[in-house]
Amino acid sequence: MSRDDNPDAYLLAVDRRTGKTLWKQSYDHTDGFGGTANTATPVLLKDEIIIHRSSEVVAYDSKTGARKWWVKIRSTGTGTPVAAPDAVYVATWYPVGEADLRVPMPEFSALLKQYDKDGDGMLSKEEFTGMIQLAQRPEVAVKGANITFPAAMFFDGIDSSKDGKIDKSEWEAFTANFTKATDHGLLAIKPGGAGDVTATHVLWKESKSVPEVPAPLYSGKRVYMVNNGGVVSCMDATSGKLLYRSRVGAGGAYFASPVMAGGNVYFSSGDAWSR
Ligand SMILES: [Ca+2]
Ligand SMILES: [Ca+2]
Repeated sequence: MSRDDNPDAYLLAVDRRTGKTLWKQSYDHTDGFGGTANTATPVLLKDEIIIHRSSEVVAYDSKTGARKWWVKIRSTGTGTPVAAPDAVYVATWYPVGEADLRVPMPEFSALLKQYDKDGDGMLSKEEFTGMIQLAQRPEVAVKGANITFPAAMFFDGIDSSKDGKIDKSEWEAFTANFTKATDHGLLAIKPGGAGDVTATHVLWKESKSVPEVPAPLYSGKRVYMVNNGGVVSCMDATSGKLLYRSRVGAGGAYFASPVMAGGNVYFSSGDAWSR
C-alpha cells in the first residue's frame, strides 16, 4: 500500500514459503484529498482482508484478491481497523471532522491581496506559493500540530476548469467541499457483504473524540478508543451506546493503540512529534 499520490500503490499477496506473488490488486488513486496518509495496517477477518484507506473501508478476498465489499468514507486512512467476531471497528478520522479541529479557511479576497501579483483577480501556480492550513490539533501543543500543506499540493485539484488559474468560485467550491465532514467517526461495520454496503452494513457510528491514529480496542463486548488529548470513549460493541467518556489526564498526541491486560486498559501518550 502507499499514498494516494503514488501511482504504483497496490495490495500484494505473497506466498510466505516461496515469495511468489499470488495476486496484486491496484488502487484507484484519483480520490481522496492531497494530505491523505493511508498508513493503516490491513487486517484479516476470516477470508477477508480489510483495509482502511482515504475513500473507503474495503474488503478483499484473501484467496483471489477480488474486491468483495466496501463502505464509502472520507478520512486520512490512518487508523488500523480491528476485526471482532461480528463487526469490524474502524476510526475514520478527518481533519475537520470535529468542531475543535476546524479553522476558518481564508476568503478568496484575502488570498488575492497576498498572492495576486499580476492583478488579474486569479491565482496562478507561480503566484500561489503559500501554505494552506486545513485544520488544527489544539490538544497537541507541539510544532506540526497545525495541519498545513503547500498550496501547490492542492492547486490542480482546486483548478477544476484546468486553465492553470484559481478563481473565486473554484476556491469557494474547494473550501465548501473540504469543510463538509460528514463521514468522520468510529464505524462498526458488519462484514461479509457484497459491493457497496455503505447504506446497509454500518451498524453504528460514534462521531465524537475519534482517534486519528490509534486503533480501537475490542474487549469484553466493548469498544474503547482514545483521541489526541487523551479522551477515552467506551461503547457497547453491539449497540454503539456510549458507556462512558473520560479524560485519562495526560494530554498530547496519541499514536499508540490501547491494549487490554489483566482487566485493565493501557493507554500511552506522547508529545515527541516533529522534534
Ligand atoms: Ca493572478
Ligand atoms: Ca481555473
